[in-house]
Amino acid sequence: SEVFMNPQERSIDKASQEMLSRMAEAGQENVWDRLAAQMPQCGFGKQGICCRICTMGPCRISKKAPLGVCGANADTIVARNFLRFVAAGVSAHSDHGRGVAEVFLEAAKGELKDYRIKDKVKLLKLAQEFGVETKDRPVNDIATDVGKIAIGEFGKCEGTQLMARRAPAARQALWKKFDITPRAIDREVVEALHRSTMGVDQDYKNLIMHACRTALADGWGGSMLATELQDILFGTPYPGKGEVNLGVLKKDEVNIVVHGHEPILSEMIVAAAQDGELLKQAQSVGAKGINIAGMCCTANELLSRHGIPIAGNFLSQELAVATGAVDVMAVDVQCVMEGLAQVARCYHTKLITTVDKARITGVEHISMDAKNALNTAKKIVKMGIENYKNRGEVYIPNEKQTAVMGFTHESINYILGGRYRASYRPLNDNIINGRIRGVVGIVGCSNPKVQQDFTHTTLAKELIKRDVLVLTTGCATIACGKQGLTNPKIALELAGPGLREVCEAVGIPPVLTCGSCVDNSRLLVACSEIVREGGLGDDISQLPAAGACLESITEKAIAIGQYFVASGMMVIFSNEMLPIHGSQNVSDYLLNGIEKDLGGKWVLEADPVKAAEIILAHIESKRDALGINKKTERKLYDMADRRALII
Ligand code: BF8
Ligand code: SF4
Repeated sequence: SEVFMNPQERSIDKASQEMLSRMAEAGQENVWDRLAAQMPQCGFGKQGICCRICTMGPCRISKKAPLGVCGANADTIVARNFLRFVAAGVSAHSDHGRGVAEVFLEAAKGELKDYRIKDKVKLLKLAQEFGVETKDRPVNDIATDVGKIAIGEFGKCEGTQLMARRAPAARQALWKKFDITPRAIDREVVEALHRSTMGVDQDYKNLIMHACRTALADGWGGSMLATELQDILFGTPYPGKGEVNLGVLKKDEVNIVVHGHEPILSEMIVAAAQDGELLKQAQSVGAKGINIAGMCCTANELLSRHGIPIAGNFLSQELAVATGAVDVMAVDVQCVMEGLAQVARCYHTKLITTVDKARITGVEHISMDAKNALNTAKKIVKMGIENYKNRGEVYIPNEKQTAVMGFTHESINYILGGRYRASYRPLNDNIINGRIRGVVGIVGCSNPKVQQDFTHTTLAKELIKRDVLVLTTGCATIACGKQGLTNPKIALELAGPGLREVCEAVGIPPVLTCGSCVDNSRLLVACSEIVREGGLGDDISQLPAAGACLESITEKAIAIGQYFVASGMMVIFSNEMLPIHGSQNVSDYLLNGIEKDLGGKWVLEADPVKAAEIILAHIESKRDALGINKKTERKLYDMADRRALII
């Protein structure tokens, strides 16, 4: 792949371009420079055919040596590596979910003074789903039972994931047929590691089937638990206005950037920043106030729940520090670049790690203990206040965009149908009548191998132009936010006539931001509900829908892709970023064969315009198969039928 050297090639985001120029002038390195230094990258790794899981190796598959020392062929090695990618991604999301579940249970028991149950309606719903008695019981007792069951989902000895029952019946039957209904999350990950060690599972299809099961334990387990419990604990997001990009940093206020994934920390920092005493302190050092901004998925969590501004996505983390305006950057887990420590040393920014399982050598660590959360958060904010006076030159790009964020399965339901008849009916009807052609999730990261924000936003524009409703999560959400695609005023102008009409009628933008990466579980729930609503087949695989991530980076992204595929969706990734090319058989199966078995498949395409074409063709073929593209058949859904369906 090419290496981008100048700022305009590296990013389409003007704020990033400015900061990249400034860093280059100052001779400071960032993620793009480190990528350039790594070139050329290992061709074996790219194709997934290097194996280093035992010390008879490392082995690399080539014409000269088509088998590893143990005899493993390219199919086994590629499938094994793929499974390990998935397992690691599942671990990340799910360990995040476990962290939330633990705080949830302690909060339910009344052991934490700083956290309490916020969304009681959602708690009761989940309790019923988990079979917890709710009648005449105190909220905390119900929550305690829910919390215990939730924690059980990670390591229970028997049974399968409770929330996998949210999937359409046809989907569950398919999982059963292939024996991939996910059991305890930890168990699937452990089995994945076991099966992929030397001399165990050496059948590529069998390995991929376990990758399905492991990934499903994330989508319908770990991630879904994280989302559900966070909503109950911190409030279910509801669409609201916010601002996105480095321009949200303030020259005359103490800037605290929270970066990472778990709202356990960031929620408390938001609360601490409202403390009157700290505000006074900030003023006493000459600052007008305390400004909290988010980075990466934590940003999505905070904007969608509290309207806290977003400073940037993954590739912007070092650039934010380079503004010289960040007084503290507090990080928790995942997607925190070690390179930050290097950049922070060039500026006054205090980088602080907060989670004991995620420290960086040489970086100050303040352990975030749930029992003392607010005080710890206050301590961190105070460090920002004290550091304000140490600022050197400050340069904040004058770039920010208004964004409407915080859509959820619940809020879409409500907006579409209203409080008393909340339902997906209007969405289904508009898909059936063709005003909306289909629904696509654009998710995931921003990878320095592609121009920052380019593919997500180009794909989103191409799709909404053709009347496809777009749902986003993760860093893709922030990319769309920065480029105005989540600003209804701008985005509606770019939408096709059918989609625009529907969006204007119900008051939603054509690009719906649905939160962080664990919130991809919201998309699974939404898909299941659309199926349940009726008229679009009886399984997710029949929906005119797809998922896309052309800038993926992490193992988490591959886990997400795989659980969408195993849930019946077509998923498009960039060819560079799915290391399976070294095995014809594995590629054939993941890109084709798996569709016959599970209804979903992977598609590889790096170009967002071509990807849009592929997605459109897929959507139309699904519509044809449903029979909703023929005018005459539309009569099937007259008012009487619809009413019958609603009841
Ligand atoms: O979990 S989108 S770069 S921040 S991995 Fe990381 Fe990718 Fe961003 Fe969120 Ni998700
Ligand atoms: Fe080589 Fe086999 Fe060991 Fe892998 S498991 S490193 S292919 S000997």
